Amino acid sequence: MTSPLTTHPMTRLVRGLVASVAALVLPLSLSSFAVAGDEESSPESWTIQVGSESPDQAIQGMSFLPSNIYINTGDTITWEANSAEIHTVTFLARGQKLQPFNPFNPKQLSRQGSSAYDGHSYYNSGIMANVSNTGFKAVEDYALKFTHTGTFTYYCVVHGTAMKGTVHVRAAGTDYPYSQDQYDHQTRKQERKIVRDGEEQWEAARDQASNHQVIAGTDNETAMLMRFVHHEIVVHVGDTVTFRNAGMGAPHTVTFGHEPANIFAPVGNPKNFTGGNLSSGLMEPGTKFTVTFNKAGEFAYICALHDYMGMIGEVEVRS
Ligand SMILES: [Cu+2]
Repeated sequence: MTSPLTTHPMTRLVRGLVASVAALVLPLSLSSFAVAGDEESSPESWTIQVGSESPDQAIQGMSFLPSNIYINTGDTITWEANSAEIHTVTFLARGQKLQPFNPFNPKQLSRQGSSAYDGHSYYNSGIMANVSNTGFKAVEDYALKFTHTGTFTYYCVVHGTAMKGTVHVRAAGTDYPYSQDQYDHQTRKQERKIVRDGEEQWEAARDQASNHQVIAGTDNETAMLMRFVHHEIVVHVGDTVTFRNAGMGAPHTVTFGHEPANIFAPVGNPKNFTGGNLSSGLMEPGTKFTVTFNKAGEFAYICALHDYMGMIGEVEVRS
């Protein structure tokens, strides 16, 4: 390595340029050590936000923020519920495959594992949300102490591979590349981006929607719109309305009348709706539910998954 005293000015200039380009490219520059190396390596506490949302809950973010965190053995991470949409923090056991969300599986719904992560077993936070009306027994936070070095990926079992995070655990005493303040700054930036993405999708949904086509939620796998667009429509007796889940990751339902015990199963005859109970069952992303309205009246409906966030609508049928 060349001594700094003998470095050619041009080399210094190039290095300077490389450093400033790197600082622009990396959201958080590795060169800025905000947390000094701690000689006594006392354990630190860290916080990760689970989900994010707009103030009216219409836009929900499917992210752990920060999604990558660098900590040392002995440190503790607390995940905090940051949205009305439900999520989990789930570390799979070695060799275990991520299963689809099953709202009746207690291993997905409730806390599993101790408060210290062993590096290879199944750990689960249980359902997390920042509100209590989700229909699930939800917790607001989940803490784990990390005692083994390694790179550990975790998922939200509700949203699958679209929502994952990684914990990088290094030996006690290792310098931290980022401080909690730097992570928080990045988190706020990403939260704003998710809301902007959601608003753009909302705008696009308004363009696609008509009196006979309702967008039943949409998402880009990171930002989800939890609204029917348009949430109020007017049609005539004998008309057919198509409800379309325009998203890529999140399921929804279109449910008239009483919410069925199993919201995943279809109820009623959509080819001849005259009031009462009718439900699409689980509408996967990209699917449609078509209803023919054969009676005048005002028919309110909900998304049985997201009604508590305001995902509700009404069809007025005129004679
Ligand atoms: Cu929904």
